[in-house]
Parts: sequence; C-alpha cells; structure tokens
Amino acid sequence: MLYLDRRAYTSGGIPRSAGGTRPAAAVASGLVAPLLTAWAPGRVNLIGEHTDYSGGLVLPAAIQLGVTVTVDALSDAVALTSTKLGPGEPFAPDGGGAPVGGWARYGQAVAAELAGLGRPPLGLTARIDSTVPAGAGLSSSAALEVGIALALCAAAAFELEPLQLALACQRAELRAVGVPCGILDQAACVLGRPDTAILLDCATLEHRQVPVPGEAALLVIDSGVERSLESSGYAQRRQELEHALRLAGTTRSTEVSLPQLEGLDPLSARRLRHVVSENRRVLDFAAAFEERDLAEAGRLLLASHTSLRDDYEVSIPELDLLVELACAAGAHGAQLLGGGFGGSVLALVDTARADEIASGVASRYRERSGRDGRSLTAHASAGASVQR
Ligand code: GAF
Repeated sequence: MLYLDRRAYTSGGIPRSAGGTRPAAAVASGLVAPLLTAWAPGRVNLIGEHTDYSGGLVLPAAIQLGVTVTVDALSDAVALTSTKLGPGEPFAPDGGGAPVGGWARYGQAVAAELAGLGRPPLGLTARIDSTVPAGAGLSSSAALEVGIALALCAAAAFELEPLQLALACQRAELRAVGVPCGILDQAACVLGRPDTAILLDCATLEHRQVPVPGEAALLVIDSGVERSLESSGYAQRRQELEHALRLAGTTRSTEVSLPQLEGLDPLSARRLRHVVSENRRVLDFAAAFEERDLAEAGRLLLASHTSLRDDYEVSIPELDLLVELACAAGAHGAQLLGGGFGGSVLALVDTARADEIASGVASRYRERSGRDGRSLTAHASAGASVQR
C-alpha cells in the first residue's frame, strides 16, 4: 500500500538583525558563519518515463549530486550568485516586478509561488553551487528550484510539507520557462532516502519506499547531446497524450487498459499504449527489485526504452546506441533517462562490473558516434534538507 509521508520542513526562527542585513563579504570571507544552508539533490528515474503528467506511476531516486544554497544574510531583495554562472539579477522577495532573465528566473518564479502560499516577503543574499550537470537528464532545474525554495522558506520561518513545496516548484518550472512538467523531478528531490527508490502515484502523491539492492549499480551514461525541455517536443507529447486520454474518457492513465486503445487513431493509440504499459512496468520493476531479480528488472528497462523509442518517440539515435552498447557490454538493461530528446541513459549493471562496463561503453560509443560517453554511478541518496 502506498502512503503519504507527512514530514514537514521545520524552519525555526532566524533572527533578523536590526539593519536587516549582514555584510555578504564578511560572510563569504568566513568571518561570519552563513545563516543556513539548503541542499537539494538531482534524481534518476529508474523507470516510469512520461507517466507523471497523466497521474501515472514513477520510480525515481534522489542522487548524491545536487544544489547547495548558502544563505549569507537577510536583505530587502533576493540576490543569488551562482559559482558557475555568476550573479543573477536580483528580484523582489514575493517574486513580483519585471521578469528577470537568465537562470535567476527560476528563483523569481519560486518566490512568486511561495508568496502565493503565504510566505512572508523576506529577501536574502545567497550563493548557489551545483554539482548536477545541466542537460543530462538528472533534473538540475528541479534541484535548483527546490534548493531556492527551501532557503526562502527557512529564512522566513515559513513551513511547508515536502510535497507542497515540490508542487510549488513544479508550478515554478512552468512559470519560469513554460515547461509543463509533471511532479516526478521535484517529488524525487524532496522524498529521496539513502539506498531507496520511491514508488510514487503521481495522481494521489501516495508513495512507498523500494530498496535498491546493494548488488545493483545505476550507471548514468551521458550521450553528450544536451537536452532542453523548453526546446524539445516535451510539451507536444503532453498535448498528444492529453488528447488521447480525452478520447479514452479519463484524465488518469492508470484508469486505462490496453483493450481501450482499440479504435483510437494510430497516434493517440501509440502515445497511450506507452503510458499504460509503462505504468505496469513500474509496478513489475518495483517487484523485481524487491525480489533482487536484476535480470527481470533489466528486461523491463529494455521494454521501456523500446516503448519510449517507438510508441512515444522521444529517443534519438545516440540514446538508442548507448542502450545497445550498454547491453552488449553486460548491463542487465538500459533505457533513456528523463524526458529524452538527448541527455543520458540509465543502465542497470552489477556493482562489481560498473567500472568495466562504463569504460567499455565509452570507448565503443566514441568509435561509433565520435562523442564522449561520460558516465557516473548514481547512488540513491537522501532528499532535500536544511542545515543551520
Ligand atoms: C522531465 C520532466 F520534468 C518530468 O516531469 C517527467 O515528465 C520526465 O521528463 C519524463 O518522465 O524530467
């Protein structure tokens, strides 16, 4: 049975000095300790791609890479500086005013969503450091949103339940860059637990933990083809699926069965067939992991990739090649990771063989595509948190 975890982020009171600010230079130089630090991880999704925005099932895990937001001082505005991208344009604590450009628009959108939930309009200055590669399908933008949201909430002693915060960040993604994403990435970020994947029903947000077997390594292999959901066919796929669901008479993909696809136009039938069969594979994969049956889990990953390639049409030749090479090198199975159209594949491999398989795939991929197939082993890790 799935259940809803009702942990709340407690923010406690952060004393605000009489002047309302502390000199950021003094904090950055180490003379004054930061007020607080928020951590928000990226994620892998083991299986269940393009199911979240139709109330389907997903099985993600938070990973060891993420975004750290270090709040140095309270202020009248929100001023964020990225160690990689430099200072972002400051914006009002309630996210109002003229839209800012560049990466800071994620922060402004998060602030606006939190203001709508009643966060007091306190500003801050903060440094942002990310170890999540952008465009690799590891949810760098969700980690950024959740990290900023946690920092803004904690700095204003404003409490939200983790999934409420995740939903605010999902809306912020749409507000900031117009991507109508589902809840997968932000939920994984707040719900992560060490050595654990999260089986999540995206319609009810009920979830339960699924242990990742110690002998299973989650190898993420980057195609080197950078993906941006803004410029991909992501929004179009969502529209196509919603059209197909309307024809089937529902908004929830878990309420559709395969025989109902008969009689739909071919495109609608293909899109819906992927999602309906993927929901089933998520449950079967969770059962296979619980039985430590990596061969079966790998078979499901391959079936998932085939469905994403042929029925949902979100793969590209480089991702198909990586899946083929990973399996030839000894992976139990592999599938594209996240939205597709670029980014990475996730290969399920024996822990003892992870390095050997990664280097074998990288050299064959270079020969066949002329690109580097950089890889990392993702470890299922703790979700977002705040430290003072
Ligand atoms: C991206 C989106 F942001 C998610 O909501 C999800 O739809 C995923 O693609 C595909 O499963 O990561």
